[in-house]
Amino acid sequence: VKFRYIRLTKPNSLLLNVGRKATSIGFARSLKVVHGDLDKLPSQIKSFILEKEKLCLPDEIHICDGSENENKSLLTQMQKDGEIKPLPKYDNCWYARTDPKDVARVESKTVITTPTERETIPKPRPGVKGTLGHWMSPDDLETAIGDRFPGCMKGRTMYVIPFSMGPVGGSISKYGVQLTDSRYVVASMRVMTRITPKVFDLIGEDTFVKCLHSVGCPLPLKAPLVNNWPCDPSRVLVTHNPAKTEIVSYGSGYGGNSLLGKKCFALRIGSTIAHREGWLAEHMLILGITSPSGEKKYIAAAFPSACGKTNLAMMEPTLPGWKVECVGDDIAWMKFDTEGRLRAINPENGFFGVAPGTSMKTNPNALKTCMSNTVFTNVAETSDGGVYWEGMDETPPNGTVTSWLNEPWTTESTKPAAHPNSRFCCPASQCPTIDPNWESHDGVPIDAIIFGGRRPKGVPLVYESFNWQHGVFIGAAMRSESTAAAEHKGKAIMHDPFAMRPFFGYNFGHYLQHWLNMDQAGRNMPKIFHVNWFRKGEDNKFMWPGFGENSRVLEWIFKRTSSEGNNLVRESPIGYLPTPDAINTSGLGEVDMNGLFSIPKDFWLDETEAIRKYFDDQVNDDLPPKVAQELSDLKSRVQKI
Ligand code: OXD
Ligand code: MN
Repeated sequence: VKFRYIRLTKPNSLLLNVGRKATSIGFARSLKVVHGDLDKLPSQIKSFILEKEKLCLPDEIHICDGSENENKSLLTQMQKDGEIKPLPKYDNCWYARTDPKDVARVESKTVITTPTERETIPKPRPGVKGTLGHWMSPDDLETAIGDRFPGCMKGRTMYVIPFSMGPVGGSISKYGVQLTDSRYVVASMRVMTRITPKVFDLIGEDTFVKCLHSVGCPLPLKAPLVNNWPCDPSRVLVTHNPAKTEIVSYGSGYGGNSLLGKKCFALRIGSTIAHREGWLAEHMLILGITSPSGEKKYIAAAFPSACGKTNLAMMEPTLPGWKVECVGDDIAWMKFDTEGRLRAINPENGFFGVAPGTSMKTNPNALKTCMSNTVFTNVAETSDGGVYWEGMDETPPNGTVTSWLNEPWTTESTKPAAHPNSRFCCPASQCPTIDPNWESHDGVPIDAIIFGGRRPKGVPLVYESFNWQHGVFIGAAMRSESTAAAEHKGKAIMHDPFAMRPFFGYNFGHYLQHWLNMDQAGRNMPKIFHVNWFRKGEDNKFMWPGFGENSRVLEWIFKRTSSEGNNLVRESPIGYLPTPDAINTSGLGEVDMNGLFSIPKDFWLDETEAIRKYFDDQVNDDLPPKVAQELSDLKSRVQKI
């Protein structure tokens, strides 16, 4: 234990007196660094830690090294304090139950701070409420932080997490340091990112992403915790300051609100860095696909939350001889190399997957990945020390089940066993189909980009854009049935352009222009596709079997990215469709392929109208003219159906 730094105790006066001599106000007290050596850190990182320490007033500081021992000791402490419990049915797996008020990303409390509002969000049409993100002024941000953070870590430990997004030292990787008072966050960040002190050296005096997170429950507590899960749900705020590459998050311990490497860094701040530096930070899975003749390609795919990205990334193809391997299931950072190839990395190190619906049938590889070293949150527990959730098994487990709400659960129960946004958090390296190149320092070459959504009506199984610009329009026009990953209710069809609506770090109109600008002479532009596994027939049943059978669609996409696929398309008003026999349906049984590819005129007239209204209302003056042109071209083609 090192007692070294002098710190002041009057939080409010401190805030006002930043920069004054420590001895000039308040009385001195010592700063306890219980693990790691603050003096060895690059000076800018040390100043960042000291500045936030003065604000949050933790009892002690622990600089994480990401080691096995450190992890074990944190898990043991959490277990002792009733924050998690072991799941003896598996190997080193843990169960956490949150306060039921802290279960999902809180989009309404997620803000971006820029000098002007227009940098963050397009100005909506007068009288319309903007839905493309939330802006907070620099002054309001300062006030909001001042209202929440002074003394927020009293009685707790401030953990300093040096982490890498992407392989340590990789050419596309970026680094961050997260300060947090949550041990659950440290344990989860260790799975989801690469925690290592090497990051301090790699950052040196370069810029890094500064992350501050507090659950907002200083000790002694003012009110008892629910499920021993500290949080301050009524005052949650997740803030991003792109100019300072700084993320500040308060009040929630859960998922994207607290594991700041994921949505906050890799997508929101990441997209602003990518905009500046000329690359793409996207809400996309990355998969490798190998044909029976041994040819391999990589595909990136964007789907809104809870559309089965993880399932697709880990798919077991039903088509004989084909292999799919997983590079990532949620986020892709993609950059054109000097040869003009788009290369992608998965900046993450683990999967934070939605549990319900994951089964040996839908995603055997995810289940196998989370049998060890996994933290489960808000799933149901079984009396034999295992986990359970809706859609896990055909039959409920033996023994008794306790729901995420800590209530006895049976198949007769009216409430779900697991929360719809309950999660497994497991190391990517454990995935049986992890791609051998998943940690490649320069990324994997991308041949195709897929957009998709849950569209019960009208949208064909797959179509291809006429060109890059049309593909950008297709991404901009994406819509999908809503998800459990955020606070929305019901099953409305929501606009979710590029599956990035909750994750844009800057003005969506500027983002579209950035995508258009990617198309440059000498570059090998990936082909762009749109898929919909979720079309329903008159009987309200899914028309396409999905899951491993989606390999039949991937086969067509694969072929289309080389000359052997030249003749496999026919033109339609919305894009290229596969020729009637181009998708292999052998052994599929009864599937209405005509129905799956029909393009109903009324539906598409309504769809173009909905897109027009959305662009006018939400993107307004910031819509790039080329995207507006694509919409009017689509409309005139649809009118001729
Ligand atoms: C996620 C999400 O958790 O998209 O991946 O919400
Ligand atoms: Mn996601």
